[in-house]
Amino acid sequence: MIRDQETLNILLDSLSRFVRERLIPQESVVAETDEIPASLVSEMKELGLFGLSIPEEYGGMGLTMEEEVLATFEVTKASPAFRSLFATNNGIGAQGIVLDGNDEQKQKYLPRLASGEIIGSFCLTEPDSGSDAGALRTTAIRDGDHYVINGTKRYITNGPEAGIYTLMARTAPDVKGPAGVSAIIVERDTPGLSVGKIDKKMGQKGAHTADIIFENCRVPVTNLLAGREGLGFKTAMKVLDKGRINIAAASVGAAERMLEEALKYACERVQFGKPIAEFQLIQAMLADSKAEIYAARSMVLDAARRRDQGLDVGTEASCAKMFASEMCGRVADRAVQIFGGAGYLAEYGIERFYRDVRLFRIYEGTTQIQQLVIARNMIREYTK
Ligand code: COS
Repeated sequence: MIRDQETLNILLDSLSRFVRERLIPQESVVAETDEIPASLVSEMKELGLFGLSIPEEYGGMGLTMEEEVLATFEVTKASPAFRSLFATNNGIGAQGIVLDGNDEQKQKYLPRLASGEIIGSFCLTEPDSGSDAGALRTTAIRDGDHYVINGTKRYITNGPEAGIYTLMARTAPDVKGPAGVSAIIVERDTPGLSVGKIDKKMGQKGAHTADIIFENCRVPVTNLLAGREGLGFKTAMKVLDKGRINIAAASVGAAERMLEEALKYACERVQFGKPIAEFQLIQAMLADSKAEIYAARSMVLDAARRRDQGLDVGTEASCAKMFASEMCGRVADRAVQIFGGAGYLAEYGIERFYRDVRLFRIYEGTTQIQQLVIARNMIREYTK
């Protein structure tokens, strides 16, 4: 749902300018240094990028899902690492509080997340539980007014930067599977919480992940989300429904950027006496990419509009995430192919995108998990 087209256009224009004038020129620096310059982080804060989806009453922009994906299409025309820094505050690192937090928790944390004063992270994955998220082992055992937390979380995006973590932990260790899991807010400076070394990744340099380790970490019971124990897995799944639409949107933005670069190169690069764009085999790659991006963009917008209508979008979010992230991988591959030898060289930047977007098919649920969710929902619908 778009509330006011004119206001939205102003936002989208300013994001587009920010991407073009400030982010794209810094891409290679970020990739080399593995850091986003502090001046850019300040500009992101000024633009309100950390609070796009946080309600206005808590200092955010309160964008609808449709408005948010349109903003994501713009910002993901720059390296995915830039988006990664503010994406958890709009997505998995804040939505647990937005969706299932009480007034006090919202008042306490959302304004600081919206301004970018603190970063929010989402702690679900563990060394032995990734796709099978309901099998997680981290425990949060009640002791008076506190939970005592023990366990290790893995691949935590923005883990090193975060000020708060939405942690999924087992409050009822005797209850196996998702039903024994609760969601709890943990502040960074809680004694017993430590951050592992920053992971060395295939791509997305500048965006950091690490282990988050909890050793007898005491957290007040007032930090429990959703009002009672045992609802944490559902909180996580609801958060991921929204997150998956956003990863799909990010896949579209990145694919559009790669196709723009490939088209430009194909029009400039001359072989056999003419620009390679005039050869039909190159045209096929350009055309397939254009059509697939259009399909993914339409799916993302439809899923977003449905969510704005208050509909259950579990299936549509998974369809969009699966299709758009796989599409983005194909576009990345074709873009490298169109660039030819230059596509394999770091200085042209396209190989960096190729590595960066590989993650879209993995995080917030692999393609195989999206297939499983879609098919399960279809069967449930048919048999009910
Ligand atoms: N919204 C609300 N509730 C949901 C939900 C959703 N989207 N999806 C599942 N639930 C509920 C179910 O209704 C069920 O509740 P009841 O027991 O009351 O019926 C409960 O959660 C457990 O669901 P389910 O039985 O489907 O759990 P499974 O253990 O079979 O796991 C998958 C389901 C595999 C889909 C889940 O573990 C998953 O998404 N894994 C991938 C995790 C992931 O994306 N990790 C990425 C890391 S985070 S960046």
